[in-house]
Amino acid sequence: HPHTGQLSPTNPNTRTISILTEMLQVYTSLQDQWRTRSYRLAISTLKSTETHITTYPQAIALPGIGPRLASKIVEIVSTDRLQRLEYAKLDPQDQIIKLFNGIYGVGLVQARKFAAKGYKTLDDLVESASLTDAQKVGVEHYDDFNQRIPRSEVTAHDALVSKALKSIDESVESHIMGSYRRGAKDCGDIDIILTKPSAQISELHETLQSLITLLFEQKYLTAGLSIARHDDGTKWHGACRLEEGKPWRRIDFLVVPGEEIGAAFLYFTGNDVFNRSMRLLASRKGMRLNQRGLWKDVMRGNNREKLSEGTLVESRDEKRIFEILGVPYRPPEHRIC
Ligand code: DCP
Ligand code: MG
Ligand code: MN
Repeated sequence: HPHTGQLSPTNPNTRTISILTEMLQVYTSLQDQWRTRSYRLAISTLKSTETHITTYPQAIALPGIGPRLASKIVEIVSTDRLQRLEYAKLDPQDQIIKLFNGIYGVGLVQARKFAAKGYKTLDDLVESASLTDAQKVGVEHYDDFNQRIPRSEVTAHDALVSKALKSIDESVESHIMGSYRRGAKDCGDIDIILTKPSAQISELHETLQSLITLLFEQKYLTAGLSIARHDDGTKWHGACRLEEGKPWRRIDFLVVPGEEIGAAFLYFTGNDVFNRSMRLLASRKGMRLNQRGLWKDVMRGNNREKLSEGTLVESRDEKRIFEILGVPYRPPEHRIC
């Protein structure tokens, strides 16, 4: 059958082939002749392949499959879907909203407003919309920021930031959080906690400030995007790149006092859906979980509004928080809901 293009019922790549075929229909209707040809070729190759293609090296080794199609195949196998296809299935107005919502600093509400005003492209926004400085950076580096970061690159960022930090203060630790701590093979951004077991939060604020200054001097940081400062911690959002010419990446720093490290690790490891489920669990037990700790006896008013933080139950020990909530500990790799 290699040359008939027939799909045998036992072909292990049936799912991949069916999604690529839908994508082929999209490109055919867009009259994209170049992609139409390469999708046809790839589909025909897969139809005559008897092994299940699941990895990038396997895919790229097949005749007629280049880097782009190879990563599409890996995306289908590992997520059971293809984002590009789902995007193509949206109606045109939703496609525009999705495009705008992909800008750093533009939420769904703002994206809908831009679309309602008749803006259709990123260029339309640059020319006519009023954007914050951070949103402007978001538009300029739209493709970079929407690209996943290979795990190995995040490891390199970790090394670079740790080295800079050590040159400022040996005793402050940095830890990579977010999807990286969950073991992801690629990450949307770089999430870093700065902490020190016995430091006052004000001391850590100063360390963060010095670190940011140094990293800008080293031309590692390329833009500051937002700062949220509380007495209990600081969140700094920015952009960085490993070297000149490499893609810009989003980077987030969170400063955490030593006594809150367990709760902060839990929060910043995520994922966000898992966090929501843990908070719900806490509230069912009459407690409250946030990035600073697990609390009890939170006083609430008639409309459930919070009147006091309550009493701290646990904040230093991540595992204890699971225990107190009565759920088995889940290692970071399993914290996906
Ligand atoms: N977080 C949360 N709720 C949010 C945003 C973040 O609970 N609305 C927590 C859980 C996330 C963590 O912060 O895991 C880091 O946020 P990111 O947006 O960086 O998300 P991830 O690192 O999990 O994924 P990605 O690889 O896309 O960055
Ligand atoms: Mg992240
Ligand atoms: Mn982040």
